[in-house]
Amino acid sequence: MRLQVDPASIGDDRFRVTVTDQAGAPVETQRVRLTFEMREMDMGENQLIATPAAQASYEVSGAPMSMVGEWQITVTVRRAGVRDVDVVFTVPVGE
Ligand SMILES: [Cu+2]
Repeated sequence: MRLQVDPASIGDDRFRVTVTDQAGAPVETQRVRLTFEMREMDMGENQLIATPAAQASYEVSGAPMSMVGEWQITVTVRRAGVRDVDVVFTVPVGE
């Protein structure tokens, strides 16, 4: 799983998640959710749901990261018939 954050600033960002299997083939998903938390302090959680954008990739735009610093983004992928998979990313966020 891959996460791209553009431009990784406070304010509007675009998030793209690419979900492929080990061979690089697209994985069929039911839901791709992003959960945002600041690592250094308890600011609560924000969530966004990404929608299909291109083959194997899901996108969503928003402003869930409201402070400069290191954010933890947990991407949760739901597929039919198996447990949800969480992958945690750490993203430095600037102004
Ligand atoms: Cu903070």
